[in-house]
Amino acid sequence: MRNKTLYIILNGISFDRPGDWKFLSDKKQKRFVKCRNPRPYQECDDKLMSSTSNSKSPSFQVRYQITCPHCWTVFPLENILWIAEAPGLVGDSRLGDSQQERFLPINFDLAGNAVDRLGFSCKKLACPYCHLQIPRPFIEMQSFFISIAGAPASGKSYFLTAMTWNLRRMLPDEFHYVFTDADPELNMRLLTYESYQFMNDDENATVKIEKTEEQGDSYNSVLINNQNITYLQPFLFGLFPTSEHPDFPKNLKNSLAISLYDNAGESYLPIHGGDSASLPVTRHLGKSHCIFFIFDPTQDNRFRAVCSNPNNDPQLNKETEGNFRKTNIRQEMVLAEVIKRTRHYMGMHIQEKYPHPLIVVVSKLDAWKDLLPDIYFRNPWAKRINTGKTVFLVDRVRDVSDRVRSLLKKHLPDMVSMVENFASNVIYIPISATGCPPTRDPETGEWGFQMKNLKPIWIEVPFLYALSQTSQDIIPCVF
Ligand SMILES: Nc1nc2c(ncn2[C@@H]2O[C@H](COP(=O)(O)OP(=O)(O)OP(=O)(O)O)[C@@H](O)[C@H]2O)c(=O)[nH]1
Ligand SMILES: [Mg+2]
Ligand SMILES: [Zn+2]
Repeated sequence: MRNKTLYIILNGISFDRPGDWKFLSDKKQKRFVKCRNPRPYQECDDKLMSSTSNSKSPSFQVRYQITCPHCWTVFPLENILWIAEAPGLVGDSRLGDSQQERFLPINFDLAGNAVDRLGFSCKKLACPYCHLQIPRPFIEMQSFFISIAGAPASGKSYFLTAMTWNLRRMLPDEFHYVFTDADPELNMRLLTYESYQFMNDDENATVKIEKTEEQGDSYNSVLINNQNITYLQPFLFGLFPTSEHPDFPKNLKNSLAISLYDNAGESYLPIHGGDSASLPVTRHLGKSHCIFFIFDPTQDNRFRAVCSNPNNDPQLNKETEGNFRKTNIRQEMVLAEVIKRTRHYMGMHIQEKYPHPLIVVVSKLDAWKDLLPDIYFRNPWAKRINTGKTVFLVDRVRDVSDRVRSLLKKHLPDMVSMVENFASNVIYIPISATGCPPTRDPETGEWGFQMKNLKPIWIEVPFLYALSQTSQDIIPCVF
């Protein structure tokens, strides 16, 4: 283990526990050095280095070990690379000629930022293994990864877009938490989808989200040992208390750096070979703290047979269904593949249960809501009269989950037993990303959704439930 000095941007913070980093400041530079008898890094996983408390400003924490949200390499903070700012320092050994150079710094400016070879102060950090950019929340906060898995056209991207759009607005109001882009540049694709769906100038315009491709902008190509490895670009967020939260500014312990993975459904198909050593695009399954498996009833013949199609959804209509993508492979097979890969990547033995929540997100609820008569999808959260604090009503979600489970058990018993064999913390949450069926644009003939009709149903609930299972300090619950 190298006993190397760590230089990093953190003004005036001192650490004085044995084995922690100590912050030194002199005229020339500000830097961290490690105190004597350091603890081995393995033992430090998930622990935080924190600043001495100061009630006026938020305390600062950095992590001993970081997990890269791109390649999932776990590395000590001291190995983190910086990204050169100088326009002349273009070209990186792993990312190619068009990317800025990555480097391990030796010089720093007075603010604690690394200075590159041409004297420019730098701000961005990168993984020492894949060299891809790691936003600042991932070195300060505990990370929380969520895999969004499911068959092609099951509704993953519509779900993700409506969910992040709604979380940005409801979390500050209801739970005094900010849900924000860890780096807007890295989330640009999702931000574009959100604006397109929910901030379109013309509310009558027909809008749609394109299919997620298996290659292109959503992926990063990295050269490692002369091999081209393609990683999926995750969507990265920070979740931390607002100034109205009682925890602010005392500590940021209850903050999370969130990574959301949205693949092309083809990457999960059992016969497709969508994941390999050079295309490790679904290996987040082995690192995630929660899996959302998106199940689309409109693509299942047994469901279609019992659904009366009250909204005349063209995806359920014999004449129009041909206009919509769907998979020829049964969704239970996709689920079996997701389970197989998760076991493999996590190194679970055959009888071991998945240790995290498995959330079966049953999508396109607007199209099959008639199968759940007399359920009113009221928000499963409420303000407590005595404290004024919002609490998550877990039982309201579990009651709905029980109803959906019975429905699935009746029509797809194999799927329910597969899910429950794999994980013990399972919940079935119905959602609609749109609240309405697709319509055809009279001018272009294209299918999509009119912005004015978009009314997502229970779109935040899977995420709130996942968080409530992780930390009730963030999402307080009542049962
Ligand atoms: N009725 C209804 N249709 C939906 C809803 N969400 C998505 N759809 C339809 O389902 C289609 C597929 O949705 P996507 O979100 O692109 O599916 P995906 O799982 O991301 O698909 P891939 O990117 O191919 O893996 C869309 O084109 C919509 O027409 C919903 O909430 N209600
Ligand atoms: Mg998609
Ligand atoms: Zn990496």
